[in-house]
Amino acid sequence: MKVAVVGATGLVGTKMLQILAERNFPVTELLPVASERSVGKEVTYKGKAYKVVSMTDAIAAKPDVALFSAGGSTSLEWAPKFAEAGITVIDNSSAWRMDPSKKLVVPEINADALGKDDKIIANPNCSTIQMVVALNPLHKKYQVKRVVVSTYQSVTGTGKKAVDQLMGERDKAVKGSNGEYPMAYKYPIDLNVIPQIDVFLDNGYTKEEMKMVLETKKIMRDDSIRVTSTTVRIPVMGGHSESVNVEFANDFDLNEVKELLKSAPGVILVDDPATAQYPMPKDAHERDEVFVGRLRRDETQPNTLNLWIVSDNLRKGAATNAVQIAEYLVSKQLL
Ligand code: A2P
Ligand code: 11C
Repeated sequence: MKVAVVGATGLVGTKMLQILAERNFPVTELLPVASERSVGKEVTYKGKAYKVVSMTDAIAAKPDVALFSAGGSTSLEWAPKFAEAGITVIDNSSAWRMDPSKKLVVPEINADALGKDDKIIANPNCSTIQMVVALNPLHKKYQVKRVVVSTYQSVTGTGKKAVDQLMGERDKAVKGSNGEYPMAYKYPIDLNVIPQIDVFLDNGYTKEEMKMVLETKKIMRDDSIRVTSTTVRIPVMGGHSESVNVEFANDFDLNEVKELLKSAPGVILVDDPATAQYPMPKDAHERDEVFVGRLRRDETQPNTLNLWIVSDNLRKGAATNAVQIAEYLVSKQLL
């Protein structure tokens, strides 16, 4: 396969290159793509240096598939141009997710929706992906009615600038230097918590919160699922965490819930209060699975479960999910 990675110099793009290599995706030719200012710079794939090319040159080279992670406006402008040239785009931005003509795919859940005509395929938001991977097996058995989720999100979700802000603040605090660092957020993030991810919308929710509401219904193919969300940035690097309260239409047995999660694709159950075992970003970091723990019945109302979900947002939340979609397309000969 001829593969383009658009946004190859960014955090997610770099992770895409790493994961394509790790999973031995059948790459016969690699085209790293970034903005005009990066053309000619080098990125590394399987220990070899590759020069960044422009969007136009990438299209001219006619890759079989292009993994995009270069922001929403870049995707809006360029994904249709790639698609028109017959190139299948797997897009990690929010640009196409809620377009009814585009599939929004988490392979463990709804890859079967994909066909040969899907030329722009949307990769969901990271905080949505890890939640639905854990909830879908329970939904199939007990039918999710309503979800209340609060997130604790890694700075890596914002991109390189936010990592530089956190590290810059920390370095300055330790060394007392006056060194400059970029501000990705309006406020300091080190030793702080920011209850805003992405921009505010007219309804008082942030865009990140509404992504969780809307994308969940689309991926799980059930408009009746009600989700309400509070998304929060914390000074963490390894992954996103979520406190989830889920009400089902049908009652559940906690041991059966554990068994369902243990056998669910892409899920690892880490839940042993006696030995203080629960998922944490430091353990999820550089792993592809979604980790679930702190399972307990909500004792304030029937059929309701509390759980804690952690995953590496750059991997399953972004790059791994995109590569898994590409793998599915290859396995079904849809490219
Ligand atoms: P560049 O490094 O040339 O700016 P992150 O989210 O980690 O900041 O990464 C964003 C990625 O998207 C980078 O690889 C960046 O390239 C790329 N990018 C940004 N704008 C464009 C554009 N207009 N065309 C192509 N790639 C872009
Ligand atoms: C964050 N979830 O953690 C965001 C990053 O729609 O793909 C990903 C934004 C998106 O800030």
